[in-house]
Amino acid sequence: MTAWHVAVTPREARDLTRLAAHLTANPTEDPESFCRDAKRAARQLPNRIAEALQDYRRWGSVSGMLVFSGLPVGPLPPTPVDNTSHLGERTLLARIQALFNEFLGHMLAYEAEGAGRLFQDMVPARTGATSQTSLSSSVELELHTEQAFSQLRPDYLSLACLRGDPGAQTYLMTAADLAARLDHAELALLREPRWTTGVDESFRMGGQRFVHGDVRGPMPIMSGSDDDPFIVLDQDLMHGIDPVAQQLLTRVIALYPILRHSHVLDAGEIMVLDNARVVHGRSPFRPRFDGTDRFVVRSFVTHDLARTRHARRGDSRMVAAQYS
Ligand SMILES: O=C(O)CCC(=O)C(=O)O
Ligand SMILES: [Fe+2]
Repeated sequence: MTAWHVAVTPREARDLTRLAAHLTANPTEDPESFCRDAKRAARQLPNRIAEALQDYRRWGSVSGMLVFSGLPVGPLPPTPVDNTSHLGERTLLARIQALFNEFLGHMLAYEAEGAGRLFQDMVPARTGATSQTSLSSSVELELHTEQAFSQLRPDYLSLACLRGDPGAQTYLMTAADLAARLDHAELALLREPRWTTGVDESFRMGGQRFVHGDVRGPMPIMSGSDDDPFIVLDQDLMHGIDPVAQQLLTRVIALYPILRHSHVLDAGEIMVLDNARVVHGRSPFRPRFDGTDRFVVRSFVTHDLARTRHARRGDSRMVAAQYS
């Protein structure tokens, strides 16, 4: 397994800045050209960075995360009050994030997440403070797989931190750590399709119906090989189909505070999360709403663009909400 932390050297940072300058297309108006430029430039990533990404893709990491620190952020506007101004995509750090993303796979957007943009501003918003969304702050963002309900969920999430908050801890639990704490009977049960998952209400845009219905499953929580298992979990949206399954889900959620790793994202860091090997959440924190709050740019990566082809229009990178 890979080391989870890569401290980028000043020389590597300069190389990344130079590569990022090749990304001249607008990611919102011409996502295909933007991603193509990023894919081309990503072939020249500094060796140590390319190898860390490659190893993480192959094996995951002990903590479940891969963090690059010491990256240049570039000129930065004040933190916006919500996620509708799409300022993060204009930053140098977002372009560096695109290089990493296109090295790992292919960038993908979702109509129901951040207006279908490749990059989403994640900032604390007054109105969403207590919600279970990325705009929250005063409540813990509960344990989840990103889009646990969807077969078209991203394979990776990337979080690029433009401004940090010392109180905001990103939490992760790996499937491997969880498996090591459970007995044979529990593990066997986790591999059975015994849980259903509701769809995040925010994905129902314009009140349309979902092609795959409102409740998904039953599905297993764990799959894959014993020594490198995969996990799908959502503390808020998932339910056991019988009391035994519900009890096991409760036990898994109770283990999370014991097993979780945490990291406070700092400015100039990019965290990559393997959405199949880890589940994640975030601690509460206290924003000031004065333009200096935490500001993270999120983006999604898929191994296989063809898997979502039917759910995207034309050449677009955006999965339509009805396929959520
Ligand atoms: O804010 C964070 O650190 C993680 C939030 C989250 O769950 C996400 O970006 O999907
Ligand atoms: Fe998330």
